[in-house]
Amino acid sequence: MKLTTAGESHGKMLLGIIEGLPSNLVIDIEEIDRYLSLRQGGYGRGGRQKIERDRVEILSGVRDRKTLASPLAFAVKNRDYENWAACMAPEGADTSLRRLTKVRPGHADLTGIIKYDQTDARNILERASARETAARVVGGTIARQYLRALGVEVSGYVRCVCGVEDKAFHAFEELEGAKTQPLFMLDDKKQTEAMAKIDKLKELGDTAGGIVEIRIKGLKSGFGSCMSYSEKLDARLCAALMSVQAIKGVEVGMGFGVGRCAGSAVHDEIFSEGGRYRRRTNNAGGIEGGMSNGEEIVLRAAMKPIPTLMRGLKTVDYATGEPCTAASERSDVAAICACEIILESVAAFALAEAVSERLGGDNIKEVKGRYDLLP
Ligand code: EPS
Repeated sequence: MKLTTAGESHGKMLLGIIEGLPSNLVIDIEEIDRYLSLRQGGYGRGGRQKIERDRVEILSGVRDRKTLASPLAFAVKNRDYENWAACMAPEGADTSLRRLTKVRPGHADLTGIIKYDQTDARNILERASARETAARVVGGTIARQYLRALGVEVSGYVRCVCGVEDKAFHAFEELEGAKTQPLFMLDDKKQTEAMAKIDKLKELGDTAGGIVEIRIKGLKSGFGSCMSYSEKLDARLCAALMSVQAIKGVEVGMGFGVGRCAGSAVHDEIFSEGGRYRRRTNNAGGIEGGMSNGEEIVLRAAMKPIPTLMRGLKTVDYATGEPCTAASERSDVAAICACEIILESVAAFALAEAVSERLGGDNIKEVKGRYDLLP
């Protein structure tokens, strides 16, 4: 299974093509739109999301709501394009409009200009922008529907916003409730504190990042590999999380904590319960030796604060070489809820890729039949 995305942030639309889906998978378009709209929301989002109303249009690969096993192509239109056509149109545009040379620290602007031999960071940021992640949410929701056909569910919540952290453990069944909350947090007190922090940062023209936890429930053991480094499930899932704009750190299970504790406090002891092997702790985050071990998969990712600060950081104008304040027209103060949805989506897609490689199968009945035969 493979997803290719295309599209600029202020271009006509975002596009994606998924190859490798089996036939007869029922595609729930309303669910895709629900995740697209969840990705747009959350406390701290800025002006752009008042313009966009993301909806998927499936262009090929699905007939009467079922996959055909042919490439599934889809589009998500950018409503903002009509405000940008004059400077973005492929058919001819005035590229002197909306030039950006006051490169933003933390964004792709400067390195991208140099690498791609440009003089305008617009040619870089349009693709580096997190707008691209709408296409990954579409792909991820389709992957979620594939996994659900096997009894595997993906969920998550926001654990931390700019230092305000919920350190409690939450059962998988509680997690979906987070999506009805303004910051996708499960601790009301922490959430109120985090919202106040976002308000304060907004006043100061500053931005916030955070930490998201993603959990995967119901996956049988044995997905991934201890034989080939490139097929290790933890490596693949972490690469997927790290591929999301603004992610600077990822953890599995106890994560960085394993380096601070003795082995007896880290490794999950094994018990036999009702003929099944179980662990009573899950510090490994459901993955041992690069393979799923049948426990819940637990992943965490840290999102850096948005690099467009309304107060502007010190930088250099690429056009003049003179010191200046970095560009800012409009920005989100926090996009941690969007990040949570995106991370669930990319984790679902990476897992669906690994599952489909192991199981193969041309139609979903065949895939499920093979999955059910596994111990
Ligand atoms: C982004 C800048 C903002 C965000 C955008 C990501 O867009 P604009 O420059 O149009 O105000 O809103 O995210 C999205 C558009 C989105 O849909 O998530 C950036 O520079 O990365």
